[in-house]
Amino acid sequence: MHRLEATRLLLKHVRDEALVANLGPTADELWHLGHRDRNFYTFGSMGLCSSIALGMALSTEGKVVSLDGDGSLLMNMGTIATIGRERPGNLIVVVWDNEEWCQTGHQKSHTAFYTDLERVARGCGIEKTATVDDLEGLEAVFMQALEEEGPWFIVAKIEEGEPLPVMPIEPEMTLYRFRKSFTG
Ligand SMILES: Cc1ncc(C[n+]2csc(CCOP(=O)(O)OP(=O)(O)O)c2C)c(N)n1
Ligand SMILES: [Mg+2]
Repeated sequence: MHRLEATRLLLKHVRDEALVANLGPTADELWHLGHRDRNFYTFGSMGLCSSIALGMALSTEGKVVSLDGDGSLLMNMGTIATIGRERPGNLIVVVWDNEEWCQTGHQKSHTAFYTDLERVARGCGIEKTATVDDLEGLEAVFMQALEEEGPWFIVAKIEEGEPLPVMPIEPEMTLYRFRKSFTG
């Protein structure tokens, strides 16, 4: 499965949930497929996608979906432990696991070897976890995660597709637009 079609599938089910996107192709694809005020793009902030989503989940009522990347999460694995400790019921982490640092030249990441991020999450006390490698499996678990109390940790094994044009880089506008979508 490619991240583009997987993201399109998730967007079919998303209503007013906050979406936080990892930097690079994850953010570019989300922007092209369905830019909306409640998308928060983490330009440049490698490793912080799920940390930012955790903070949002702890301070809002609705579901918050982190669309993270394997390489970024590997750089800040402590955030998985903090999610396991804080247990926000409204947080869903989806890891787009292409087993590489795609954006910087397709270097193989640790998940191409022995690191199993789902097992890391379980070891951190996150009970609702899954690893999926096709669209059917992803759709089923994502729909369940939107309905059921979390935190959820879903590893989605993906293949890299052709890159889309880079989205406009506007961190200040993203913050302003995102905040305003909650305050009106
Ligand atoms: C602190 C820091 N180190 C390195 C980079 C450069 N960098 C940007 S994206 C990226 C790879 C991210 O890998 P992953 O999260 O797996 O996403 P993918 O590119 O595979 O979609 C790297 C190394 C950065 N932005 N910040
Ligand atoms: Mg990656």
